[in-house]
Amino acid sequence: MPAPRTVLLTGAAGGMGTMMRELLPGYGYALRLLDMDPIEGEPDAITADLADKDALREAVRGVDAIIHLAGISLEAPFEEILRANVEGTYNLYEAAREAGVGRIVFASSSHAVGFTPCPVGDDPLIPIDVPRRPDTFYGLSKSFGEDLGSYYWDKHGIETVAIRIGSCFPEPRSVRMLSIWLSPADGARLLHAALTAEGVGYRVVYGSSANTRLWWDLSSARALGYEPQDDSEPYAARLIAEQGELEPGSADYEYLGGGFCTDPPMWRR
Ligand code: 15L
Repeated sequence: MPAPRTVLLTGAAGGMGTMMRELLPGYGYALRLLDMDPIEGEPDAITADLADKDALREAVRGVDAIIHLAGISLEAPFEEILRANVEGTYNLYEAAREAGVGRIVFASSSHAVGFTPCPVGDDPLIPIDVPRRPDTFYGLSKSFGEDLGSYYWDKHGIETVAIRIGSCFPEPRSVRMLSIWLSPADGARLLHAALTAEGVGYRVVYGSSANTRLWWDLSSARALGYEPQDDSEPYAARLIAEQGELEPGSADYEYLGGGFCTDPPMWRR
């Protein structure tokens, strides 16, 4: 596959989308932006909902690849998740299939495997092939999106790299995030690797920086050519002084998904 140049970025107005639309052009991409909300200063951005199949058909026409970040990014009522994340992702894949787009990079999440126990002491890092253990309807929708990518690869030959993104923010915001933080610069590096690695077929990888307190095994991401440059450790002393160490028995200590695992989840719309 020739290196993709024109790339559709869905969710371009969101937190990660905003950072990636600033960073990815530095890798030579011409981005086509899509979001349900208008994007200030981006008059060419497509304002469309993922339920709008005609708009999606138009949006994917002529692109080499898609980065799919759009959707609800926290826990929400099932009907809302179903519409935005499940049906919306299906609509996008169908539009891609009709248009012959060869590769989709799907923003999956740690929450597809959120009930996986966090490693402690000498426990090995969490491998990529752990069973899915979604922690929310949101996590379930990411699990669905991973399977959708697998299905479209096997049946229609559309490649997918599903990235189980940790926490992508300018800085880690909690002690838990020290273990799964994805710096914006590493986020762009990982997306670039996912867009350009040869012959990926269908792959699932974890998405984080090279954090000292890492919980998961980054080797599947590194196999794409991703070389993380950042580490959350410089933020550790301040965050621990402010919030304390993770306490055994707390959701953040016990489970990869942290506060998404409680009932009700701490992180919801
Ligand atoms: C996610 O999947 C969310 O999209 C993001 O907003 C963060 O909350 C992140 O997980 C996390 O677990 O910190």
